[in-house]
Amino acid sequence: MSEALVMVADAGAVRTLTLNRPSALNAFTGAMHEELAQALAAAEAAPGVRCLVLTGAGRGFCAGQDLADPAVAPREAGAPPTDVGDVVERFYKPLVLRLRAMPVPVIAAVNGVAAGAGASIALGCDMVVAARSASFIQAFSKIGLVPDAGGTWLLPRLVGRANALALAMTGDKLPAEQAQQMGLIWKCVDDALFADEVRTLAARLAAMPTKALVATRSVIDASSQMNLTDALTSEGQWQSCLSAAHDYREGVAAFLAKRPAVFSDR
Ligand code: T3D
Repeated sequence: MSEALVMVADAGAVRTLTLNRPSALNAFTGAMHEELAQALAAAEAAPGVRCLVLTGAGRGFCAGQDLADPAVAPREAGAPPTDVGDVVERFYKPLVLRLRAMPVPVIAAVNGVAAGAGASIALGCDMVVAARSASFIQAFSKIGLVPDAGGTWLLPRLVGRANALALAMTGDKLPAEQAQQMGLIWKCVDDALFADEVRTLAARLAAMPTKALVATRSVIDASSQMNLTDALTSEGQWQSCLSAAHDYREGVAAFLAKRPAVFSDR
């Protein structure tokens, strides 16, 4: 039997999905997209999963679209052109929207280079932790494309127009440490500490009030389209919803009793 293109491993309430085409730096093929979609659907449906980690096997996180895939390779002059937009619409758009709507927090554990759509996918996760040897490359301009998989939306929001355009136009490699300094990612950690850092963060998020964390993502994402009045209204609506749930009662009771809280809503 051939090896899984997306490996799935559970440790307590943390599920780790590992992109597994290391010989091509985990570049996406249609088959890998399909396995990842199935793995994400399974994680959504598993009540015991309270945090998801996305990472890559080998020395890369993900080099974006597999450019050797006949579905996307440019055709000879005279033949009808390849429609890369169709690949984006069929695979990357649903993937990015799905990650952004996961019912649990999602950590991108960027173990190595993240290029093209691989970078966009990492940056679309809730928190990005990268090994110091990792890097981020907006590789699109080098092959005559615009950033996709959410890149045009994410980059200016994360690092402002000036940095977004410089990264996207040059396609230069941005080392993880600079990515952290620029505010592109949450954290860059020494390679030797990377696995432990990701494990500890994921376990910590898994023990937190999942519903509130996911609502936090929603409110923060929606706030960029709102004025302050609407943001205040939206916060109030979420607080009404969350304060009726178990985790709020448990959080307050635990605080008052000076004991650790046991959260269970999802
Ligand atoms: O359908 C669509 O196109 C729509 C979606 C587009 C979204 C996109 O993601 S467009 C951008 C696609 N990605 C790229 O352009 C990145 C291409 N890769 C690179 O520029 C470099 O590989 C890296 C800078 C990421 C890493 O460089 P390096 O020197 O560390 O490794 P390498 O030797 O280039 O790569 C190692 C192997 O992975 C190599 O295979 P080999 O020679 O050992 O058999 C290389 O061909 C393969 N590989 C790397 N990236 C891809 C890939 N194979 C297919 N597709 C790739 N994207």
